[in-house]
Amino acid sequence: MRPRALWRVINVPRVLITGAAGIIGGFLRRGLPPSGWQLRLLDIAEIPDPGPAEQILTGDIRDASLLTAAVKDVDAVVHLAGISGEDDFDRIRDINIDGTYQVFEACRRAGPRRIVYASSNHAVGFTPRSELATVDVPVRPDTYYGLSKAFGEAAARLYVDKYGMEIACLRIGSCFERPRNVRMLSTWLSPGDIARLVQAGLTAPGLRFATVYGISANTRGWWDLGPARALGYQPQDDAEVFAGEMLAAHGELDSGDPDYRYLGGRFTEMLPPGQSGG
Ligand code: 15L
Repeated sequence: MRPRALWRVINVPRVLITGAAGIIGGFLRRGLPPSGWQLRLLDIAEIPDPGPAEQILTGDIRDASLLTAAVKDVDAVVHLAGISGEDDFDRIRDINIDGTYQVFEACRRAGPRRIVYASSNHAVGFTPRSELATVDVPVRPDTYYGLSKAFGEAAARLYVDKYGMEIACLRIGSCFERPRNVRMLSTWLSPGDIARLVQAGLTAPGLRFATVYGISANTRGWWDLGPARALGYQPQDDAEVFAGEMLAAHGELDSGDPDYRYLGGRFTEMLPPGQSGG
């Protein structure tokens, strides 16, 4: 643990972000402090360019004693840490499933009640395209990765019902600086909007449990943003500003393309490394 001078001095709400060295962690490091949050950042990887008001912790989320220290004196946790795509089941189980259990457990034992959990659209990735995909579609993971996110959502429900925690599960779409393919014209979640969505999850009054899709106000979006708006999320971006250049380069999606047919897109066809013969 590397204590920083300003930590504890300023009397503002504190949030622990696990997996803070990743892409979304970087967006939240930019986006949450203007809403008044002081950040404690945890990652097994080096966190680039720590600021003077950030407290940095280095280590593995499966280390229970590290987590106990990490959740101490924070008001909320944003749990991002984990493998962010398909992998062999053993690794997914160890890092995403066991790691998420450890984070929820640390909060139950000694930490804050409020958690924002980074779930993923891939928990329901085999959902076929429809007019509007609602958040209560059946769980249909498209990968072991998606399966681990379904576990996280179910675990969140357990910790809410049994232990009185307050947890918002965000089924995040494609959270990047800008859309990377035609599917992401529908699924993009901009850097500013992920911060707005997490802020809504951190502060929604009366929250017990919520599962919401996390995308920007995309003209081509087909995932229901109603539950996220009910949390207080007000998206400000729309991937349509990238449509011209994206479609000029790639054209519209064919209706047989998995990126068109399924909520999880190409993840429905992905195999873990150990199964692909590689
Ligand atoms: C995810 O959950 C992944 O972490 C991310 O890398 C993207 O692939 C995203 O979903 C997506 O569906 O585009």
